[in-house]
Amino acid sequence: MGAQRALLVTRRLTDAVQARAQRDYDAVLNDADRVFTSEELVERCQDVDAVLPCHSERFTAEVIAALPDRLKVIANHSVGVDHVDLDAAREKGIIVTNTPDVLSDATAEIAILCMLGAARRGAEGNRMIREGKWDFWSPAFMVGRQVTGKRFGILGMGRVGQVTAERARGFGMEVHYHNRRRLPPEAERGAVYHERFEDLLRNSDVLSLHCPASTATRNAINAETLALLPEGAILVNTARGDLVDEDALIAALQSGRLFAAGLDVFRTEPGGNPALAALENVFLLPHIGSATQETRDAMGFRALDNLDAVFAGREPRDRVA
Ligand code: 8YV
Repeated sequence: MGAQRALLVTRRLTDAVQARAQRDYDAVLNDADRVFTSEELVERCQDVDAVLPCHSERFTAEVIAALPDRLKVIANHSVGVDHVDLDAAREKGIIVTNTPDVLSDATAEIAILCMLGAARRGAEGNRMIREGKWDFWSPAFMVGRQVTGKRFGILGMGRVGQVTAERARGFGMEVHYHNRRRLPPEAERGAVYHERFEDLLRNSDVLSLHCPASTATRNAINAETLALLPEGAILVNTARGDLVDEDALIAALQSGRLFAAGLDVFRTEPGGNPALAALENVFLLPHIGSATQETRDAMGFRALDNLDAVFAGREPRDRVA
């Protein structure tokens, strides 16, 4: 069955994943590994039964309307699906899947790296040595914030949020969270639930974002919400750039209202935000939360498992539309 199906793979995946895609499908790979324009995406989807995209390909209502009837599945290589108009896909009868669970550990690691990089002035120290400007040392030099015993606030206590909470507990932090629904005690593991987002903000020495980007969460971090954080708090974002009003964040970082931020995601990707990059108290990474060999393999295999299920007439494990 699989061998006859045509599959468009939009970005370069790990060798093992590409090999399996080529073994089981008539796979069209994007060896140039650049993001297709919407027109190119539509054009390349014309002769395939399925597409395996990343979060970088935007399946808007217009793109979905222009997809051919033979295209049955959008099997995302991502847990986030904010780049796909799910209602439009449902309407057109296209199945959409994602890759939950397998990237939670890797993303939690990056969240902790962002927190520590921000708290301990990682960007500033790194730059100082690289630029040959480390010409002084004293016990009062480069003093940062210790996270031990501090409150680790989580917005969005889903899979990634829960693993990150566990890692934060390893640093002796007290976990607080806000979520649409309160978790059962075995998942909460002593974390303090705040029904109101505002109350989470008031109780977060570090605030880490782990919710999806949606119309409800876009710009959740803005001038008003930043003002509710304790003086000298740290913001960590490994979820989506859309959650943050970057101008408001820059103002809070410049004024010292926030001690620092650790960011793996930006409103503009690739590229980031040059105004944020100019600040010493921002630790930056280029959207690499899930970028480990193990996790990238697992994500690709999970996407292919979902595709295989659809073409075998089974319900895919990770169907989101
Ligand atoms: C990936 C992500 O970098 O899964 C997501 O939602 O943002 C990241 O894990 C990317 O989508 C990989 O394809």
